[in-house]
Amino acid sequence: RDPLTELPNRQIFEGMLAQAFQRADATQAKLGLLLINLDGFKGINETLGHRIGDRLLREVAARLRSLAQPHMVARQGADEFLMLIPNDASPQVAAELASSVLVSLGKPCLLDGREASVTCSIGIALYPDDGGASALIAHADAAMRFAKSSGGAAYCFFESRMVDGFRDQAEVLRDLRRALALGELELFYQPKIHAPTGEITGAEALMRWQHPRRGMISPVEFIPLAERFGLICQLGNWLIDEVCRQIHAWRDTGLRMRVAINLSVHQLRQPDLVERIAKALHANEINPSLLTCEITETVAMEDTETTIRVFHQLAKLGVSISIDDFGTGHSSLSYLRKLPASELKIDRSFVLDLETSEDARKVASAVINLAKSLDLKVVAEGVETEGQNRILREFGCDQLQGYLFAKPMSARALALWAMDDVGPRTMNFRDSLFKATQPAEL
Ligand code: G
Ligand code: G
Ligand code: MN
Repeated sequence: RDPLTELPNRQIFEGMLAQAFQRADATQAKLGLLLINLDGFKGINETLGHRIGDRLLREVAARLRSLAQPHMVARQGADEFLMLIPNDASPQVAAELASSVLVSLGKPCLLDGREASVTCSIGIALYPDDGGASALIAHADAAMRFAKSSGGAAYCFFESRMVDGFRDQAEVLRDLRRALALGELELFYQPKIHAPTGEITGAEALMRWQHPRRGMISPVEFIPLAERFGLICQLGNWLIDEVCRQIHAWRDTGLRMRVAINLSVHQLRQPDLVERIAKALHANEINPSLLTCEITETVAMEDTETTIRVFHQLAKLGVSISIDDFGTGHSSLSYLRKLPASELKIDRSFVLDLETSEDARKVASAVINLAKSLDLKVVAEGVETEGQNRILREFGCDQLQGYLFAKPMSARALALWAMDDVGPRTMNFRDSLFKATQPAEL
């Protein structure tokens, strides 16, 4: 027994649980398991002292004992308790018990002359539906963590997605490798608009993955996964080759498109990144000035030595550098001044709030002025409304990007649009995009 609370300890409880499983199997009954973890108990120990903490645990144990059937509650460790519903457990019965635990522990108790009350997080798993003997406690634990991470003072039923996150990821990762090998990835291109004239000046390449069973998977999901599992450089290399191939293919149809690609922090650490870009440009006879590399502000400011080196190599090669999602990170202005960047992109979150928030207008206007004083072009991304469009133009923003003008589209759609002027909106492409092009002078 646990000496502090005099409840059965986990070992005894597991013995009882094994017997309960046997009985349940014989009678086809269902069991319910509640795993109860106090919220913020560490804080109580730290602020009121361990002696008070111990008294609280004894009080909690007594209250749980009064709710549970005899011998069906145990202390699993620290501030964590287990409670068993030994027969005829249903989700309703379990939910009712969990509710009464929340209510009971929520009632204030007198500790050393002070009133304290605790909340707890409860995970519920049912036998046999939510797992066999070996998994039930672990599954109740996963459900408890879910309740805790959604703020605590709540109960939560086990669901398989709470533990198959990893299996899921492993599967997505395996599919991503295959997608790369089979060419299931595609690039979409979102036009950038010159604000004063409304002409298209270039496009940003964005990855798209049409998964055979899961449908479209957003890069917001698979890029972080690729980064974590070392696949991002392969993806990035594919993208560099594909963009260069596409620029060349467009040029064959008479369109001289400028394209921006997004580089991840892992690619910046890739020792042969610049060499690869140079090779791809050369192989496709592309003038490096047609390519822009977008790097998020957070990344650009984080790993300063590496980024500075790579930025200078890229600049030397003749490609442009753009600082993406600007305004969300912590920029050092003196450092920003030293970077060989030529463009800032105001983060979408500021554009979103332009019409409703004075603060967002102040940030946007300040970023535009900052960019101008540093001799950088400034692009606003995520422009969706005429109101945002008007404000940005008034502020003197150079370029605009967003659903208001065009969503990301396939390379083919962009080419058709450029040739025939049949877009969702009539839009002109800059003359320079059609000029006869010279092979790159590399
Ligand atoms: O289309 P959108 O949902 O496409 O893209 C979501 C995010 O994924 C954006 O922040 C974008 O920068 C990022 N992203 C899209 N394509 C690429 C890519 O090729 N490389 C990297 N590193 N990020 C990308
Ligand atoms: O982080 P980055 O700037 O690379 O990402 C560009 C992302 O913004 C892409 O996911 C693209 O699909 C998305 N996007 C582009 N225009 C708009 C827009 O007008 N509204 C919204 N909500 N997203 C946009
Ligand atoms: Mn971008």
